[in-house]
Amino acid sequence: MKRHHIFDTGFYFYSIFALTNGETNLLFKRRENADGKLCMDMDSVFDKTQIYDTSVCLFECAKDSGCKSVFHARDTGNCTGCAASFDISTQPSGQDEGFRYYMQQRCTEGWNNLANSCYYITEQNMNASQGLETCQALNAYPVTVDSEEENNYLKALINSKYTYTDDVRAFFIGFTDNETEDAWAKHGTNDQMIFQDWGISEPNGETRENCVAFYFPSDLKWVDLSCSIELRMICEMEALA
Ligand SMILES: [Ca+2]
Ligand SMILES: [Ca+2]
Repeated sequence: MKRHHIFDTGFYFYSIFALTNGETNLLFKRRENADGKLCMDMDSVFDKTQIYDTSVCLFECAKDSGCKSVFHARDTGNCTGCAASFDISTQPSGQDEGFRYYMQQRCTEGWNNLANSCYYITEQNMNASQGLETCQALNAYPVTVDSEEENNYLKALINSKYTYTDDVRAFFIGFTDNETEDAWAKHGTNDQMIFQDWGISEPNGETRENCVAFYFPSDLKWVDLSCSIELRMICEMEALA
């Protein structure tokens, strides 16, 4: 578990913790001065005693799909999981000394989280400009792969969901050299490609091939190909922080 940062909303201080439960990357926000009402409307999903480490209390919540917030009473070591995800403007009331943590998924359902980004692979094949529009309609952008870690993550994500067929040959990512041949930039910007993973003898399409994709037949290494070919597009947006 990593403590990210502390910020001040003007009323309360919150600490942010990120915790991974194996499938979902979660954020816990802490209200520093919480009163100790255990759960709203008696909606507790578990009550554990003698838990003196906050990380352990949060992890109990992360493991329990019904748990959306916890109250951790420092002095008694009681860790109570609650079904409600409290709005941070809601003021709990009660007596126990402790801290309340609110859990949030960092990515929308159906999106995949790595670090500070969320990723989505379109359900349909489409040409690159339709892919750009689809990402934008989702408040996202065609994925810009900027590191080996991100590249490896996306390859693993594709391999976990797809196998190579005629319908699933490659996946668009967010680079093009439409503006200037061989000057690869992020779609719709002048931002240059800073990481690359070209397959053998790629890019090779000159002005006929101005879009980039993970290509199944070459172990998902990158190829340049025509922007009018229809493939799934990978979209990216920032994760909730
Ligand atoms: Ca080109
Ligand atoms: Ca090519």
